[in-house]
Amino acid sequence: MLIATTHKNTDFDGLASVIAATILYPGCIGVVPKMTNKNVERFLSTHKTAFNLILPNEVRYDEVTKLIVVDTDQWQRLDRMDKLAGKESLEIDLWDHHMMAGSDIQASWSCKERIGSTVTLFAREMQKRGIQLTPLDSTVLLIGLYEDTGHLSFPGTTADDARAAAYLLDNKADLNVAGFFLNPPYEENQKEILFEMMKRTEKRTIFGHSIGFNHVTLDKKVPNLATVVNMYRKIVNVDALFVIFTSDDRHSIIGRSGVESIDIGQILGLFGGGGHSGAGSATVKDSEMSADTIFEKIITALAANSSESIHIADIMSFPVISVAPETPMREVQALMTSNKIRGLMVTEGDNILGIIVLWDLKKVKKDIQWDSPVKAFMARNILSIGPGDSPSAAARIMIENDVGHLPVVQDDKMIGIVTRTDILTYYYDLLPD
Ligand SMILES: [Mn+2]
Repeated sequence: MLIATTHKNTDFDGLASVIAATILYPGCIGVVPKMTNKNVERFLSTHKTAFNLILPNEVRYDEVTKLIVVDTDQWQRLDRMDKLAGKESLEIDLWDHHMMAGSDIQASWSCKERIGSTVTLFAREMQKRGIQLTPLDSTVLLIGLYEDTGHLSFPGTTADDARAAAYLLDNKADLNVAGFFLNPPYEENQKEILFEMMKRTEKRTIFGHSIGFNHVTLDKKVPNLATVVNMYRKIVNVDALFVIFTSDDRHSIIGRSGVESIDIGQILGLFGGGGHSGAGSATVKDSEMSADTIFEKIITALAANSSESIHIADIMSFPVISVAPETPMREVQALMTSNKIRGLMVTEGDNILGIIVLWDLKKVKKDIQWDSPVKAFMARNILSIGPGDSPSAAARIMIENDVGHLPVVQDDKMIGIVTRTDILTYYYDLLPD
């Protein structure tokens, strides 16, 4: 017997990858964990019979000769597969896009890649083999791919994900059906939780990133909290977000991140959970840890994480060319031209008085004004940034205030300058692989 299975609390990427395995491996039967996400449950209630799927209690374990594990690489995340964990003759194939610690499934063969979805790995292989999918198969695969990549928009999305989406659309994946399952309507109690969360968001800046924290105690079961968190995240507008839902004796932690340097899967891995860089979850028993302790641990992890990533000090320019406030505009222009720079700081000792940028030179209308001091043309109220802050913090200040230069200040002294060009270069040329 050949079976394929995936993680508990199965999402669409997990389900679709199980279905993909039943297509790719002749004779393979898909085993869907008993606990699935609410929207997967909704899908299965109407579509289950269309696929070759069974529940774990229908598996005849002693007959299983080969196991295909998709969208996870940990035994503890599988539903009732412990009986197979120690089986020596068992052959295991692994398909996964999570690259994290805690992997304990010894596969005979594996396809593991940092990519937007596990579905992508299957779709790529199917396309390579020239397999034609039915519209229904293509649709469920596309739902899995879109869910994990945020419709190809999450930072972890790759060109291969987009090519897989194209292949599925070529095979007549139905976007109306996909939209129906990807955007379920909000239920009344989901809205209540959302309003509850809105009332008490705690925002903190940690190494230049804005991080949102929230703790909600649930007195009844609320379906699909992940969807509520996604909605909440759009409203609170932070770089990353951690929400703890406490019910009965357990805390469920849900995390989301929109920045490369905050890896949710890695952080929630500390709590025995998982996910990928953009999204993840973990469950902790109340007896093991309080919600406050969880937040403290997350903050420590964020700080440790940030200390390894790129800081403003790594990308700033120095020394900074500055001029005195009395410097004539003529000289300012000559300095900009000879140094090929677009901005000069105006300083007096250690004090930053203002900045003059190329654009300001347009304010010089009459010839005689070239003899006027720079202080008459410079911009005042200068915003600055610290050397330990992140490039994304600088980008945010630049966008929100429409400025292109930020002096880098440490202990009241200007030690460098970071420009829009530095930030763009960092984002487009130097992104770590
Ligand atoms: Mn996945």
